Amino acid sequence: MTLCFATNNANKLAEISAMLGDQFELKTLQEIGCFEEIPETQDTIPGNSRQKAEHVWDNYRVNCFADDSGLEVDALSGAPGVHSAYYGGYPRSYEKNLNLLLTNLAGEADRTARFRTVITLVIDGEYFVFEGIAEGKILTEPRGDGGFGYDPIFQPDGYDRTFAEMRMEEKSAISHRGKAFEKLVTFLKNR
Ligand code: ITT
Repeated sequence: MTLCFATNNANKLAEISAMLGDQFELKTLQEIGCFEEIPETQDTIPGNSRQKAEHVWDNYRVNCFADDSGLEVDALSGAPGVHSAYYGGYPRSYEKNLNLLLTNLAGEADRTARFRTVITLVIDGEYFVFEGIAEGKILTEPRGDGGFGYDPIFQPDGYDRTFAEMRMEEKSAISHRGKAFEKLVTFLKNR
């Protein structure tokens, strides 16, 4: 089965490609001729996930899935959440996002947080939703060179390393995106 992954994030694409079995052929947005920026104007993670998948289906009639993800920090009432990509302002930068988060959490004892991914899948115009959550805490300083985004300051529960200190396969086995994608693959296999 051929599916387009509606993302412009090369890190997400690499993670999902590495998890894919032989039974799926992944196409990028460029490969289906989609070069415009896909709007993400909803105020929830599920809303943006749906908007991205819908854009591809409505304009290209290609079966696809889209991932919208965010980091929810309890002491910040769930921020940056749906605003994770642009938390530090425009133009977006992983470094600015991460530094602002550390500043806003300075002196805060409650460091609990979670990554949430919502994947929307469209098959022949039918929509399906899969969610994955990774619980953990925000460290006071970045550690590790792997991953992307907030990975250097996120330590998942049960581990003494950040996502950025894990190999990609290791992160994917326990991550929000890995869990959501696993559900999508199980769903497709059972269809
Ligand atoms: P697409 O919309 O093109 O898929 P994006 O980077 O804009 O890519 P999101 O809208 O889902 O993705 O933004 C989520 C942001 O949350 C992302 O830019 C990162 O800063 C952060 N993020 C998402 N997944 C992450 C992960 O696995 N590890 C660390 N940070 C992550």
